[in-house]
Amino acid sequence: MALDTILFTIHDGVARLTLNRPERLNAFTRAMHADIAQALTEVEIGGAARALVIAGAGRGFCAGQDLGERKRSPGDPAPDLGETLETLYGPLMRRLAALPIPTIAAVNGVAAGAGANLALACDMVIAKESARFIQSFSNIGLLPDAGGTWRLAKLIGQARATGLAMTGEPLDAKTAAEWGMIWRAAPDDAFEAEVEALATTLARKPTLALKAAKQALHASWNQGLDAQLDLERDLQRDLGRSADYAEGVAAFGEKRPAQFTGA
Ligand code: T3D
Repeated sequence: MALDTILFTIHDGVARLTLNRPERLNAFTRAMHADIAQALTEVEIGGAARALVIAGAGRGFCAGQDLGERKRSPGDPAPDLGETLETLYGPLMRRLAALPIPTIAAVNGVAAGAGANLALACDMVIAKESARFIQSFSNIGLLPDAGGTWRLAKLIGQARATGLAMTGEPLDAKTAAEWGMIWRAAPDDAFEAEVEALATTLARKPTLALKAAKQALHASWNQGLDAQLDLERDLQRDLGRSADYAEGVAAFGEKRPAQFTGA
């Protein structure tokens, strides 16, 4: 795979996608969107990955859209930002939501604009204590996109979501964890080890069960209890027929660790 703007590996069930434009705090370009799309295709069809970690190279996680791509000379027409959301950011957010394996955002540094919302689009977010999340859109005359207006209020409530969206103020990782916006803020010197441990743990879990949990939790945001109970019934029926469920129950009875294969 020829990739210029990201690093991508799959090893021992864990796919690692590292945004790799550190001199621009890993801001998104069209080329980066294309590279990410290529890597996600490998995750979707390759079958080797049972967890995906998204991180940034250097001191930042991702600074959102590369504003260098939005520079204009006097007289130039305004860019069609709806087009980029329709063709680049929207598809990326939808693909992450639909990915049948757990995704982890390993937020190693500042996450701003669509970079912050890329992190929040992952199933679990672990951040360095020194990292910051910034809904920086209002600083340049935009509204939070890449799912930000949908996700933020659900995670931290309308008041805090509105405050972040309107002020563009940074939120430190510890507070983000206290507010329930992210899974965990890890001490900087323990961050890499914690990401590794979490990725390995998820990659060894019963993948179909994690997929079903993700699907049901996402569905719960848009439907009531009745529909949710029906969905749980249907998903659990399928999981009850999986090899991993049989292995889990057998391992419990035999008092040994389960060896899940993801099937
Ligand atoms: O456009 C569309 O298609 C619509 C979709 C929009 C989605 C969006 O994401 S809009 C929001 C875009 N992002 C931003 O507005 C964030 C801009 N960046 C910042 O506010 C700050 O850089 C940070 C708060 C993220 C970090 O601040 P700091 O002080 O730690 O670093 P810095 O010095 O500002 O940045 C370091 C370098 O990265 C610097 O370059 P230089 O001066 O060393 O050559 C800076 O220009 C560059 N950089 C940071 N963010 C971006 C960027 N270059 C291009 N695009 C960026 N977004």
